[in-house]
Amino acid sequence: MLPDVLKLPDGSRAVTAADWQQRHRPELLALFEQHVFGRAAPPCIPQVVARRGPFSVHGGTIEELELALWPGVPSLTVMLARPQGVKKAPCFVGLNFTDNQRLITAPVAIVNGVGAYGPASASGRRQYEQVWCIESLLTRGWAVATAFYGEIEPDLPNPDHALSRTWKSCGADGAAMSSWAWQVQRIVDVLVTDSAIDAGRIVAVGHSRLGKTSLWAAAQDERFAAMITNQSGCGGAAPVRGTPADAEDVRRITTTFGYWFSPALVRAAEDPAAFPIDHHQLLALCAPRPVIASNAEDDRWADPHGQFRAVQAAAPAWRLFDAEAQVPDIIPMVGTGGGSRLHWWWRLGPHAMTPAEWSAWLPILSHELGSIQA
Ligand code: GTR
Repeated sequence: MLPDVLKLPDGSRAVTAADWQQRHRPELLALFEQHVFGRAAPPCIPQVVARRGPFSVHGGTIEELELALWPGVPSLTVMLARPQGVKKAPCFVGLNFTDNQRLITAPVAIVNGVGAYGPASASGRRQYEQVWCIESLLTRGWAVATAFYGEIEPDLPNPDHALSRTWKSCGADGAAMSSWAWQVQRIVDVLVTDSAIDAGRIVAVGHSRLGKTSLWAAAQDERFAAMITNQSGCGGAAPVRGTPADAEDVRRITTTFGYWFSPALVRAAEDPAAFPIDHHQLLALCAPRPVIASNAEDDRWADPHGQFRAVQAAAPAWRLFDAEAQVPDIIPMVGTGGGSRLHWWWRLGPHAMTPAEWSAWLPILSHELGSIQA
């Protein structure tokens, strides 16, 4: 049983949207910093120190922007794909696993850094094109902004050079996940100044550990008009309480990937029932904006059923704002989803972000955010 999403640990309950925005939202954000992610550094003003391109691809152009984000930290290389023929394009933003050049035909740079699949490498240009489907999205009028997640925050337990380490000097204790989410927010800082991007339709998206990242970024930052968390599991959209045996639980994630989180998360591993918050409340921090918790049937490790429970338990936060917000009563048939404002969806097959995901998400987003004007 998950705690009442509308109640804070001191028992006070939000009854109106104003209660939620003024008291519950800030207190919940502080609790997630304290118990799960640590505190990020204050925002900086990103400097665009270099631009490359534009390179033509099907449906639009690709530009690379080097963003200087923090003193002494190398710049972050953002790949920005803009669709042709759309004056103000809605934009997906998120970090990628593979480095930019493996997602597109354009001759974008091979960047430094280390991710789950090791360092970026010259081989395999365009090898993972089907993960982000950039040309298909451009053809449908969407812009995409993405960067390699390991470029300035290597995905390693004790990295010598990592953005989050440099934060210690300003008293911020955020770990890798906090740094990744902060970087996504800094990309938004640039997008909102770009006249070709619709600043009112910026959608956070990410897969797995980067789906935890998209969720934490959008929970904190209301400039994201919508949020997609794909197969994010433990530390993302799956609750700490009631993890099934075949899914990653908080003990396991803090043992293997403790460096993603605040050391305080270990306490949830010791006694999940005593944890003062749970991850349906992280989803609820995105209310009243549209959210998609996206899953795959064979990806039991990411606990799709737990995420369904989380979505159901989070729904009252949306209903404070919008009586129409609904989630399904029973888990949808595989290959389908359900909900309004707060969506849960799944497909057949294993852990991955694939064209099937994008094909399901686009109609949901055009329904929720409005269709794209040429
Ligand atoms: C797994 C990890 C998950 C998930 C996944 C991924 O090994 O246990 O929490 O983040 O990696 O990012 O692909």
